[in-house]
Amino acid sequence: MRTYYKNSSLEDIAHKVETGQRLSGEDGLRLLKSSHLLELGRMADLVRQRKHGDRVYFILNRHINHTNVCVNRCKFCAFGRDEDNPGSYTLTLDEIERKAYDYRGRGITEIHIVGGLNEKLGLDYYCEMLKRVRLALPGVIIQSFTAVEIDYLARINNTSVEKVLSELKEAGLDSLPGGGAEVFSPRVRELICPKKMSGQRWLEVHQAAHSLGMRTNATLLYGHVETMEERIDHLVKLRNLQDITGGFLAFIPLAFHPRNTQLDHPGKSGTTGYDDLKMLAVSRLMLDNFDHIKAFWIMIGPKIAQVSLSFGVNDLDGTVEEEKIVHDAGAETDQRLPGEEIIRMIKAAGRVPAERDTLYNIIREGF
Ligand code: V47
Repeated sequence: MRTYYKNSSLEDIAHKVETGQRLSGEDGLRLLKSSHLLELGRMADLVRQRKHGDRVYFILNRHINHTNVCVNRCKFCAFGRDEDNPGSYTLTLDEIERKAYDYRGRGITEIHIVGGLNEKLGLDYYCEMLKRVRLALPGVIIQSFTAVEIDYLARINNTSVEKVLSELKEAGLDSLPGGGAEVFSPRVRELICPKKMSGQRWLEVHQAAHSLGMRTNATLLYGHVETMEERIDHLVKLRNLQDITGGFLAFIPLAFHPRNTQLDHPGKSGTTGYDDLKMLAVSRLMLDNFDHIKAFWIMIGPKIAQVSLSFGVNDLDGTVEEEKIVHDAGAETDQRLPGEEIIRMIKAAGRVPAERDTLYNIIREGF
């Protein structure tokens, strides 16, 4: 395979990629610090092509954010509110059930419910929510509640994470999404989310979910105060856990949106297209034991998400419909993308769209 930059400092890494060797943290750092975007893309695309050929997955899903009341009040988050703040809300079980019934018969296969840490909501609210959603949407996979919510429920109910997960599973929970990981570095957490549980704890919750047979996702929130070293360390920690459990389905890098957050200040803007493509490509290259790298178009925009299909990405998430967390932080993307539009984007990139379910079973292909 031809290297575009014969004399680029990345030749030894390209050789490792071409011969299927695992990259070290140091390799990852050099990639992330490099500005040879096309070379990075070429390497990531090679790995993607080996794993998935021309297939690009998408899913018909819906997001519900059941409450924005949150005791953590992370500095990067524009969504969380104190309970007595104007604009705070908590959906009743009836309201959530109504939303679920509204989605019935519209072809969705996954429901993604996440929210703040609201001390008024006990485990019974979550179990009842799952039971009602399960009844309203039979056959739809419920991928809900971040590891942070699971850990909080365990703490306020004075029980273990395993017990909480088992009860939620019994009530209908299938899988955990990847939110709440932020950056595992204690230095970064102290600066951007001092009240949030540790990165180590996030990993432990996912390990517990994997041991109960639940598949989960992983994320990284990038583009704020973290260093490149801290991003790579995060990826290596995920790769190490995946070596042990094999329970992660997909990795989704999340581009930080500063507006309306405590990290917003004059001159602070969001990530650039270059940052986003590099982060996706390096994720594909470092996470050799993750099957899927997903672009969340809500955060990086549909156009960069489409281009990312040549930078290691094999999954475009999703139809979504209603998104509050990043839109409160100034995202200018729409709230929904029709399935036909996702199919058009994938085909225009010369790939074959495949509608999937949460576990990457193919529902429909060859549109
Ligand atoms: O946990 C919060 C992040 C996450 C901001 O698993 C922000 O398939 C950018 O995890 N700017 C929630 N990001 C979203 C999430 C997710 C999304 C899509 C798919 C999946 C999946 C998971 O959003 C939070 C936090 O890390 N976030 N505030 C912000 N201002």
